[in-house]
Amino acid sequence: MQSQRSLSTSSADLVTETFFGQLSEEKQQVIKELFERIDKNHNGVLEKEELRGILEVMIKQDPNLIENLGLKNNTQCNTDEDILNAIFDQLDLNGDEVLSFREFAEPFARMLTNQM
Ligand SMILES: [Ca+2]
Ligand SMILES: [Ca+2]
Repeated sequence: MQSQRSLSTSSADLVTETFFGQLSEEKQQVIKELFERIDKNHNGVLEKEELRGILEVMIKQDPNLIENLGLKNNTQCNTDEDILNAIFDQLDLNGDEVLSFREFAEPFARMLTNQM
């Protein structure tokens, strides 16, 4: 594993055929601010440890979080840790163990879209 990509949060390259691209600027801003708040060490990507806190809160508020994020609940998610891992693994599309802004934004945009 030596694929250290250059860290980039460039949300400008998000294509418009995404859920994120279809959101109003206001809602896009909400997701950007959420990302920046979670990115505690400000390296432009979200590590699993950074996501842990927010996901635990979200899971408590929304028992169907996995489904609402458009993800499959395909594991025996008995503990918050299982759920965290299940969510993270599915969000981390390129498997580099961190979430880029794009990987993070799209499922949250989909969730916001579905709630409208
Ligand atoms: Ca980070
Ligand atoms: Ca990733």
